[in-house]
Amino acid sequence: MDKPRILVARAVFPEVVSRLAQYFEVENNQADEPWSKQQLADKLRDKVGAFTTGAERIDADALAAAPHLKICANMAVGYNNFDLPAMTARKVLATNTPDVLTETTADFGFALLMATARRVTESEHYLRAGKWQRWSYDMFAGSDVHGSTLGILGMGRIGQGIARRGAHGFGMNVIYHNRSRLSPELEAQCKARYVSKDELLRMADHLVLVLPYSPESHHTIGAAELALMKPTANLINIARGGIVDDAALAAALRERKIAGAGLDVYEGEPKVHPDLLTVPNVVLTPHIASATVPTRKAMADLAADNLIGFLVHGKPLTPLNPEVLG
Ligand code: 8YV
Repeated sequence: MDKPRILVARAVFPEVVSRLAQYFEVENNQADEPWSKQQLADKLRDKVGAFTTGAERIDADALAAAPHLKICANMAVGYNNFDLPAMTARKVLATNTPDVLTETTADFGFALLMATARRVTESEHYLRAGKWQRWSYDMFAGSDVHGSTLGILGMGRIGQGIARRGAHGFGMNVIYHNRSRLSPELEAQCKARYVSKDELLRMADHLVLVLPYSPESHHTIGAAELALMKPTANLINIARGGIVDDAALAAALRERKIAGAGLDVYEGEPKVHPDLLTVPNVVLTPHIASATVPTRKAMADLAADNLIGFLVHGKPLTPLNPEVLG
């Protein structure tokens, strides 16, 4: 019997491709060529399953070109690259990779917070440029992390991981805002206090964004919100580009309306707003919050297990729209 045909849209660990090849006829992209929307649609035409990353948009157009498609397994916890209602209407299962990246991503959120607060990259650039001639009392003096107020916007699993690190590791006063409040047990574990969004903006010394992107969360942080923050505060975005108005943020950084920012995600990435590239008080990383070898491997394995689980055994591990399972 012919094996089901699947597409692995991006380069991924060869052993994961080999494992998939035991069950499927795999068309892969180990050369990691950038495909246009049309090329992706053409490649999906004869496939029943697809292994995707956050960079592949699966919308009504892509679905219309893929009459046999039954599942798209995203190697990401975020799934704003999926038009989930369109997929559900077409009875295409969507899966993501929750849990396996929580602690790694929370580690990185904290790394970016600390690098921003203590001006790590700005001072490194100074040193590498040969500008360091002698010590001075205020050279790259930043803000304290220990004992400060940590604000978290979006208190899912990763937000909770950051809260635990802040409260238990650094003695921070943790406040958060979320669509729904945590249970008293989880609030106690995270030592986190629920506040309104305005209070969060006004009180945080370090504000970390960890909320999912959707049309509703577009530009959650713009000029008006930045104006509410303390001039000494830092903003950290490890969530998604588009949650922050990057032009407004660059202006706020330049005018020192806030002290600094640490960004791992950007509007329209991999493009970065040119103004962000010229302000000194921002730490910029290329969407690497989940990038450790074991975590990326666990994410790829979970996406593969979703394809095998669903197409071979009828049981996906982490479905996003289980209603299509009937
Ligand atoms: C991925 C992410 O690296 O999981 C997510 O939502 O943002 C990252 O971990 C990226 O989306 C690639 O798929």
